[in-house]
Amino acid sequence: MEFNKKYSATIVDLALKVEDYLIISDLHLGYEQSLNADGIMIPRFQYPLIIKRLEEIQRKSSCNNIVVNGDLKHEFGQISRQEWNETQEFLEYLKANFDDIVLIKGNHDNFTKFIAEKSNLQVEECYQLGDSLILHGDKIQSNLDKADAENLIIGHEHPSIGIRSGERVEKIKCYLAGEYMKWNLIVMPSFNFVTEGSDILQERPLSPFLKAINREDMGVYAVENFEVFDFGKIKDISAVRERLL
Ligand SMILES: [Mn+2]
Repeated sequence: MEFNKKYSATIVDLALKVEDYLIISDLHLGYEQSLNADGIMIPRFQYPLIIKRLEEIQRKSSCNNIVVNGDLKHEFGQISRQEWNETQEFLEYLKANFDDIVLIKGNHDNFTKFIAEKSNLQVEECYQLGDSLILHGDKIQSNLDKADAENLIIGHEHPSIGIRSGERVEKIKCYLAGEYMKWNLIVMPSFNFVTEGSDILQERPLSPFLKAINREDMGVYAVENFEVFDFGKIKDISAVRERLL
């Protein structure tokens, strides 16, 4: 599904297609092991799901280039064995299946460059594709206003939206599309299957880009198994929710 034309990006499930590149964000490889270390027992299940989903996205989009927009791995500081193995294996997977591979630094990526170097890859602060600047979104670069771009594409936020079904509230991953200063702003969902993310209607924003704007006017595009649902603006969803509660 295409956003409003001005964003020059197409949603292909949990990836964005910009020109002939796929963009994915916030994989947080090694998340399970980090939860285990905190006493939360969860099996390690993400890696095969990530590969399977990415294969399907690549097949549907026919893109041979990819940008990983930050937080490839989860743990801060010391790299755990699971992260090392999975991250290395993932980079080798990308090399076997994509021509150009761009890695962007997220706030969890202190050690990613050492793993990337083993696969002869670099980690960048940001990356420009046509009129879109891709950056993680955990900080606003001081030279951002010099960027010759129309669109900013960020991750970091892991947006999702809570949907009530009977007694339960199910979260669905979503994209947000709005404006930050003179730019169009797209916020991507996480490519991570441990959590759906943080509920945009319930939780405070994390990214300084979202803290700086009125989010109420942002458009919400939820994604579930390759289907995209246009939910309208945050303020309209909030209004409906209020009427129902
Ligand atoms: Mn992040």
